Amino acid sequence: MEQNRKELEQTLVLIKPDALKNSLTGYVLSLLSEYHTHLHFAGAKIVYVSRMLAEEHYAEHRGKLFFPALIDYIMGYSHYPDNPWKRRVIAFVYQGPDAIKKVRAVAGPTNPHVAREEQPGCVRALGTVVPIKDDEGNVVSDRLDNLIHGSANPEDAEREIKLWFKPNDIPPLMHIYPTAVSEGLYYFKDGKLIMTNEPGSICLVAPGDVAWKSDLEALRLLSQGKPSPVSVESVAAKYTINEDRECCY
Ligand code: 3AN
Repeated sequence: MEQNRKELEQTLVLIKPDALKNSLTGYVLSLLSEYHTHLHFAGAKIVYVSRMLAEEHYAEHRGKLFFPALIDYIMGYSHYPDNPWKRRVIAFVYQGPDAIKKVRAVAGPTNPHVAREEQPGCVRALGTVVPIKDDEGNVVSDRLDNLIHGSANPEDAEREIKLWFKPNDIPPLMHIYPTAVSEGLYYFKDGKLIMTNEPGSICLVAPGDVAWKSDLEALRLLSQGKPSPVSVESVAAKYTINEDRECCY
């Protein structure tokens, strides 16, 4: 069973806007190929990163000085200020033994300066550090343009994969987290979960849809006004990925 779990380990990989701008996608995918890492693709999608998705993905950094710059970066504003249609990331789920550790090794240290010093040749050694200035022009923090994201540990991997991917974005035999068929009908409008269709609402999950079991449990709790370990934003962010509606930008 332990062996089995290791075989099935999954991790989320994001090719970030700076990697896309520098045409590094092919290079990064080569380094992560099955030939080099023994990992397999379990999911892949091109994503317009909404503010809700960005803020949920980086929730642990909320409140830090570099947070607004980090959100602008992952949303593509920093690298494509004048070309909104180019603002996107490519998200992958990789699966295989030690998937998390292997991707982190290819990526390297978080800070590109440290990456160049300590692990020349890793992906993040090709990144940049951009100073963040306050209104007076003083450097108050840094934006780390480090090209690639890889989940840090199994708990983060589960949270992140469920944030970016629906079960049916991943082949059924590669599902490692429980799924269930929804019995409820859930809509989202103005940042709130609602149970009936209103003008401007978005249907998140309908009866008969297959969803992550943890999302359905969260929606059930939230619809009853109870606290949930999973926020409505983190469920809604996924179900509104690439929705062609202004409220999802
Ligand atoms: P990693 O991406 O290596 O797992 P995390 O999860 O600590 O690192 O941070 C997520 C992202 O937040 C990083 N990729 C980086 O862009 C940004 N970040 C983290 N720590 C800092 C920091 N001290 N200063 C600026 N940006 C940071």
